[in-house]
Formats: sequence, C-alpha cells, structure tokens
Amino acid sequence: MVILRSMKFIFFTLTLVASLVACSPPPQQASPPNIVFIMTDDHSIQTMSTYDQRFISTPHLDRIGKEGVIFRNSFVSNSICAPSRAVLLTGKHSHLNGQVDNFTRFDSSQVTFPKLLQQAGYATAMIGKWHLKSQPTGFDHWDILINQGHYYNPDFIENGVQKTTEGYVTDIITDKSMQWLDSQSGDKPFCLLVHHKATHRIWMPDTALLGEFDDIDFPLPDNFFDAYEGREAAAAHVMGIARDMDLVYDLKMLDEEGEIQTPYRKYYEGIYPRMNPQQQAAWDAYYQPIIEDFKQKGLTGDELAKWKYKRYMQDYLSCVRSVDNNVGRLLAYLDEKGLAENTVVVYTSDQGFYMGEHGWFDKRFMYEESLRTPLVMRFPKGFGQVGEVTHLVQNIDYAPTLLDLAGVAIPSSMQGLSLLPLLTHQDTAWREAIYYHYLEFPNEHGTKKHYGIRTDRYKLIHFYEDIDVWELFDLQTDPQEMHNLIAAPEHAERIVQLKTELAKLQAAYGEPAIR
Ligand code: SGN
Ligand code: CA
Repeated sequence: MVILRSMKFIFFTLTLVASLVACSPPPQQASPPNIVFIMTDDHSIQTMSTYDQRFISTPHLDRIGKEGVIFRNSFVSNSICAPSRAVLLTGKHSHLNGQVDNFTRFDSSQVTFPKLLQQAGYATAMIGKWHLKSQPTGFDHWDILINQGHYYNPDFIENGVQKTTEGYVTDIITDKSMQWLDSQSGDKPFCLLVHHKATHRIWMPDTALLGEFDDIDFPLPDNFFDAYEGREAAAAHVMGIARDMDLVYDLKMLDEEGEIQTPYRKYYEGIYPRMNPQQQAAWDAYYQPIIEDFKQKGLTGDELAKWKYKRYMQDYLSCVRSVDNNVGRLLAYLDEKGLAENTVVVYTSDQGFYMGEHGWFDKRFMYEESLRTPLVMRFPKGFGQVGEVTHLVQNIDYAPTLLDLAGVAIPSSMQGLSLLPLLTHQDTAWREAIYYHYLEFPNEHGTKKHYGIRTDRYKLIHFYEDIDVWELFDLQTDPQEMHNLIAAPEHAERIVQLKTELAKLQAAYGEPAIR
C-alpha cells in the first residue's frame, strides 16, 4: 500500500488501495442485503487467529475474513463497553452521543442506524448484551441481557418482559438469533445484531469445553513484568494480573475450607449458585482438583503471577472457543437456509483486551491491545471484495458503512465514514489519523481520563484531570509502547505537529479542547 503523507494534511490525504485481491467496483444490488452484525465483548485480536496465531485457532471467525475482507488496522474511539455500543449505533464520538462512560443512560431518542434501516423497510433485531440502561429503540424485536448479563442460565428482557433461559449464554444468544431468523417471512431484508456476553470477565467457560487449553504452556508476554517507567498513568492502574486479579472471583479458586479469602470472593459466591446441579457438578469436577493442587503448591511472587496468567488464559480462551463454535453454527445456518449469498456478515468486538501485556487484563487505555478491535466482513455474493484493508478504520465507521450497504442515505451528523470506498480498487481519500477519548474516571481499574491521536506510526496521548501527563510512542520502533518519547529532543518538532493535528481533529469532531 502506498501512502502519500504530509503532516499538514494528516486528516485526509490520498491513499492508494492496493491490498485488495478483487478490485471491481461493487455491482448494483438487486435487493438490499441482509445484515448479521456479530459483536463480542472484550475479545482481543491476540486471540483471533485471523490476526494472531500464537494462542488459539478460530476457524469460523477466520472464515468471515477469508471469504470477505480483513481490516488490519481497526480501532475503537473509547475503549469501554457502553460507549462503544453507543458509537456503533450513532456513528458519533462519545462526546456527541452522550454515552461517555458505562454509568450514563443512553439517550435512545437519537438517530441510530437500526432506526434508519427500520424506516427503510428492514426487519431489525437486537439479541444479547445491550448495556445501555435505556430500552432499545429502532428494533422490531429485542431480547437483551440485563446489564452485564450472566454466563449461566442468564436473565433476558424480551421486548420488555423478563425471562430466564437455561443454558450457556453464548449458545443461547446464537439459538435466539436463529429463532428470530426462522421467524422472518423473507418479505423484508433483515438486520440482526448478535451481541455476545463472551469474552467478558469473569471468563466462565462452557462446561463442555473445560480443560481444552490445559496442556498449553503459554509464553508470558515480554512486558508482563512491566515497571511502567516513564508512564505515570500506566503505573496507577488497578488491572494487574499479579496484584489485582482475584484468585476466587476471576480464577474460580473457591475452596470449600474457606481458606482462600479474597476481596471479591463474595461476588463469586453470588454467581456460582446460578449454575444448576448438573452444571455445578461438571464445574466442580474440573476446578476442585485445580483448587487442591493450587493450595498444595503454595505459590508466591513471580511463580504465583505466572500461574494466574496461565489460568486466566485457559478460561478466557475457552470462552473464545465457544464464540468461534457458535459463529460457526450461525454461518452454517445462513448457508443451509440459502441466506449467505445476500447477507453481509460482520464480526467485531466492543474493544480489545490485555492478555498479560504490561502485566494486565481489562482495557480502557489507548495502548494498542485495547485500542484495536477485530473487524472482518463478508459481503453478498457478487459483491466481489476479498482481501485486506490496512487503512485506519474506527468504530464510528460501522453505522455509515451498514447504511451505505443498505442503500440508505448516511446522515451528515454521523462522524464516521462508510468503509465501502476502501473496498474498490480506486484511490480513496481517507483519514491519516484517528481520534480517541476515554472518559470514565474514577473507575475500578484506576485508568485516568485521556485523549489522543494515532497515525500509522505515532501515538500521542494526554492523561488529564487529576494528572497532567503526555506520552509519545513510536509504534514502529516500540510496538509494545514501553518508551515514552515525550521528552526526547529529536521528537520535539513532531510533538508540536501532532498536537496541532490533535487539535484539528478535536475541532473537526466538535470536541472542545481539553485543558
Ligand atoms: C465490570 C468488570 C470490570 C470491567 C467493567 C467494564 N468488573 O465492571 O472489570 O472493566 O465491567 O467492562 S466485574 O467485577 O463486574 O467483572 S465493559 O466491557 O462492560 O466495559
Ligand atoms: Ca467490553
């Protein structure tokens, strides 16, 4: 890919799209395509084999990109759940859609892409994690988890009525999605949002998949024992696997003797009884021997940290496996019903996640692991696009893209861009930098408020409010973001330029300058 770059025109410059295999412009669609938009919660690109083969193979998720398009540089604008979901719906940054954190109630009177699709004649449905406090609007049918939802025997609110469904949440959300598809007459195109709870904390695997990753010796990330030198905001975190990850709550070490007493034990004691006797029996058959072995080992220090990391990976990856299997079921359903040919399938997550990098779990920071999110799309037959896109795309782009695919006009108030022009083999004017703003503070993970700019090579971040710290990273020479270059004289001019571009982005997106 050739990029013509000038710091003066960082927002939009010409980029040549040469990375696509098939390059004819999209043909006119005879009828509007159906849309299946699948979004998981906290699924990292490190644990999807489209992006990274070190930990797990995810053949069904990979299939979407293999038969469609893989976005190699896909980012969120505010790496946390409810804000990401509001960005998805509105195509606007957090400061404009109002969902600045997980505590706010989403203003559901706003213009959203499901509403516009519904008005254009689509049948619309939302199934799974919603997390926006206000009731869904713009959907003919909705069946949502309450708040974060539960992995086992979860409670749903179906079109306003609360019900409990027996089973494992990832299976259930997929079943409900297929049931809704079954109910469609075929008179209208459909748009189905499938929003999984997995792979969110506390990473409770399906009992059928327990132990699948036990024989793997996951290498620790190089920066697992990061000392956060020169990065004051990172040092203030409360999301360290070694120090903060709870042995009982996160890692399920609920010993019968009550000897493992941890701050979050009481919460796990509240979640465990949700399982029915059969589920508990399978669960205990797996975890009890691990608990006994763990107590016998008496691990401390680095050895304990390594043990926690391994257990975390085992549980998290089991949840990913379940997602992959269930996406496979849904893709097979589309094939069997003859729907695949005229259905757009999107897979993404509400943000990325730390798999031990910097010693962490959770997200929120503008560092790469939580700024990035998976994004693969498969288009209707005849659409012709297969390959990879390396442009900087962001979750503000999802709503405009889906509207564009449906042939519905994109409101000028939406701030994202349709990704469709990137799929044709033409020079495309595209952004050269993305804007990010994380606003939830205080929070349980100690992440400071911050905003910043990322180009394809550099990232400038300002942590603010109870702190005033700038960070600059060269992602080419320091992809792990260990060396803050903000005080390096050789970067002084670059910092001035990036601050100017950051201010331009804030002005362009209608965000007042911050401090
Ligand atoms: C919960 C989790 C946090 C997590 C937030 C936000 N704690 O509060 O670890 O950062 O959700 O996650 S838990 O004890 O409830 O598991 S988000 O994906 O919904 O934004
Ligand atoms: Ca999330």
